[in-house]
Amino acid sequence: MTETATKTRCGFVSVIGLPNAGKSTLVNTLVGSKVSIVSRKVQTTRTRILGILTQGEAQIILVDTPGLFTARRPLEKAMVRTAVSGMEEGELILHIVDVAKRNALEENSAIREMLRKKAPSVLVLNKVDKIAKHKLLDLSAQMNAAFPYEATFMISAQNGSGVEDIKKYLAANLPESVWLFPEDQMSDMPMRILAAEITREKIFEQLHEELPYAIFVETDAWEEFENGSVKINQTVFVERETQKAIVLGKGGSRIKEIGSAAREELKKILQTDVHLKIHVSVLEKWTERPACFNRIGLDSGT
Ligand SMILES: Nc1nc2c(ncn2[C@@H]2O[C@H](COP(=O)(O)OP(=O)(O)O)[C@@H](O)[C@H]2O)c(=O)[nH]1
Ligand SMILES: [Mg+2]
Repeated sequence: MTETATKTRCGFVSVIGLPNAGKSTLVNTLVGSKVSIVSRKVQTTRTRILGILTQGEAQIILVDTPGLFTARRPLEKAMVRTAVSGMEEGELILHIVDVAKRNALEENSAIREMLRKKAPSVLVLNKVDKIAKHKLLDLSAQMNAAFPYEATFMISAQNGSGVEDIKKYLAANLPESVWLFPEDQMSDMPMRILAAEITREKIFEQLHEELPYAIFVETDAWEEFENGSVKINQTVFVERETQKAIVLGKGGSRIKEIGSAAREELKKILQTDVHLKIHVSVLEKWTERPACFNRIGLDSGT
């Protein structure tokens, strides 16, 4: 008997690497839409985020993870636990390396050690726009001498160069399987959470220093009107009164700017008018209280 139906493929691909390597940028570029927030600051991605794309007969489910780093504080430990369990989900692992980072070979040695007992791993050398070709080729040779990667890609996640090749590779190398998500779904993240993440991204953009790490955002209410517009209420939680004053800014000017940047982005994503109201509230030392971590989708470790 001949098989007439085309075989579909589907599987999970874990995206791992040091903080700031460009993991979230790559996931967004592959999906073609923002599903994971991005920042110059480290430790932006806190939870495991799925980005879903279909390529021909294959559905590729990308697992974006927080960076792998040496964690000290309770929140950091929860982020690293989440990254490690995200890594364990994948049929394939993409190890993202920022080629412009100093000592990239040594800095990634702990990650290579973790990869030894895991799924087949692919090396993705990112930010090729930032270094000279000969340095890139040297790093590629050194990384491949240090670990048996299945394949190597040299890309710029930001401008998209080389990204198509990764798509094709993943599509061809995932196992035969039915698709796990509807064809047009881009993430498993509910809109309320994506909306909270977007506000958090704007806070990262507008506030400097350590402060963004002391923040989490919740969407409290989401109301859709007959004319299609949406009203969203959110709360930004900080750890101390002094931080609240910084987020609010003089006469509320800072939170107003954060709100209007978030609203603009939400309008684009939702393609409708958005009314966004943001409240700022103090939740004492939440970064040290694992019970609070579940609220932001992190593994509290209990
Ligand atoms: N020049 C350059 N910058 C990039 C590239 N990919 C990501 N970035 C920047 O690197 C920073 C960290 O990116 P992000 O995706 O948040 O890294 P993550 O922590 O690994 O998720 C951001 O400022 C990105 O804009 C790239 O290909 N080229
Ligand atoms: Mg990230």
